[in-house]
Amino acid sequence: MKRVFWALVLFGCATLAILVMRLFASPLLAMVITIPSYGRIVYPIKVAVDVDPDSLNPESEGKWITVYIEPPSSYNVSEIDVSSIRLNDSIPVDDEASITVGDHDHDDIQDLMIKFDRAQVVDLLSRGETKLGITGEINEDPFEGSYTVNTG
Ligand SMILES: [Ca+2]
Repeated sequence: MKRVFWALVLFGCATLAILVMRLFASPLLAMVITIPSYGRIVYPIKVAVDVDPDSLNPESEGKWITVYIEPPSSYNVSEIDVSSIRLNDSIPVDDEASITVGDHDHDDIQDLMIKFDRAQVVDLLSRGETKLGITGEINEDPFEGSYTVNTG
């Protein structure tokens, strides 16, 4: 009878241990991932990106393409480090163009409006539907977003 009791206790403990491990597996894993970066989130933060114009005609006279970046509401648009922004990992923001903060899509979350040299962007892109990637840093955390444009 005692043996059965201890077998049940052992079984109960094992079940409990497995349950606890399963419950805490993901937060533990998250801790291991964030510890090397001192608690910061290491994966890129997703930002909403809008591009104007949607269609890039190589013969167009326009000097710039305009990109709107909207960070998640836990961040402030002013925390974006403009000098860190790259289009498709290569083209920086054209510092001759104005950089403004507004609410382009009228959703009460502020967006950053930046411009890139249109000729540089057109040179970089293949013809057809092309994904424009935008990366940079916000409050020293990496962010990324993308938008699909049409190139004529
Ligand atoms: Ca907005």
